[in-house]
Amino acid sequence: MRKVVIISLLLVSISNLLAASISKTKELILIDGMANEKIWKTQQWHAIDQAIIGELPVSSDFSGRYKLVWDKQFLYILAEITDDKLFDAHPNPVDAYWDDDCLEIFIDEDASGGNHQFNFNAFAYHLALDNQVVDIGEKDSSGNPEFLVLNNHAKNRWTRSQLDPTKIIWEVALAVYDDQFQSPSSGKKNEPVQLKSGKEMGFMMAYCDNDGSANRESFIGSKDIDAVNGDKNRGYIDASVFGKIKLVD
Ligand SMILES: [Ca+2]
Ligand SMILES: [Ca+2]
Ligand SMILES: [Ca+2]
Ligand SMILES: [Ca+2]
Repeated sequence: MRKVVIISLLLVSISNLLAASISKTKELILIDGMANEKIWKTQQWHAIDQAIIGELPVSSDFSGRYKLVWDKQFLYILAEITDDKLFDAHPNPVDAYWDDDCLEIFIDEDASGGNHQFNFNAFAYHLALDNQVVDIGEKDSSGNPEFLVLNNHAKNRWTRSQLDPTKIIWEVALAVYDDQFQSPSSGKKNEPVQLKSGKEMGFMMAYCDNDGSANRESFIGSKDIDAVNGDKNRGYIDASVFGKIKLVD
C-alpha cells in the first residue's frame, strides 16, 4: 500500500515538472464563445480542480476544464465552466475584480518563474463576465499599484451552453507579451511575441467563484500549489508555481 502511495506521489511530481504539449491550429478560431471549430473536438481537456482559496466546491457550484491550441499570433483557450450563479457586482473593471466571477489566465512567456506581482515578468489576467481584462502593473511613486485594463491582450467571449444553462463556454485569443512589456501609461507601443513550435511557457488557469457574497467564495486552479504559511494563493505573486506548456506542431 505504501509503495502504491509513493509511486503515485512520484508520478504526480513528474507530471508537475513535464510540460503539457499544445497543438498548433491551421483552422481559424472564431472567438464567438462557441466550440464549433473542428480542432476543439480533437484536443484533450485539462481540469480546473485544485482548491486555492476555500474548499473545493461541489460540481454544481463550480466545475471547470479547458483546452489550448496555438498559432503564430495567439494562444487560444476554450474553457467550459459550470457555475450556478453568475455574479458581477463591481461595474468598474479595476474595482475588487477578484471578488466577481472571473476566469484567470496566468502566463509566463519565457517560463522564467519568479516574482511578478508588481512587474511584467509574467501576467495574471482576470477576465470578467463583461469580458474586460485586468492585471496589476507596477507601483507608482507613492507605492500604490497600477491596475491595468488590458482588453487587447485577451479577446474573449462566452455563451451559455444550449444543453445545460449552468454551463458557459468561454473562448479566448491570448496575445503573449514578454517581460519587456511596459505600462500603456509609459507611452511605449508594446508588441506581442510571435509563437513558434518548441516554445515553452509557464501557464495556469483558475476561476474565482462568487455567488453573491461580499468576497469570493472559492478560488479554484488547474495546478496544485505548495502553500506558503498555509496560503496557496501564490499565482498572482510567483510565476514559479505555474505549470508548463510546450508548443508543438
Ligand atoms: Ca469558436
Ligand atoms: Ca457557483
Ligand atoms: Ca518571465
Ligand atoms: Ca458564481
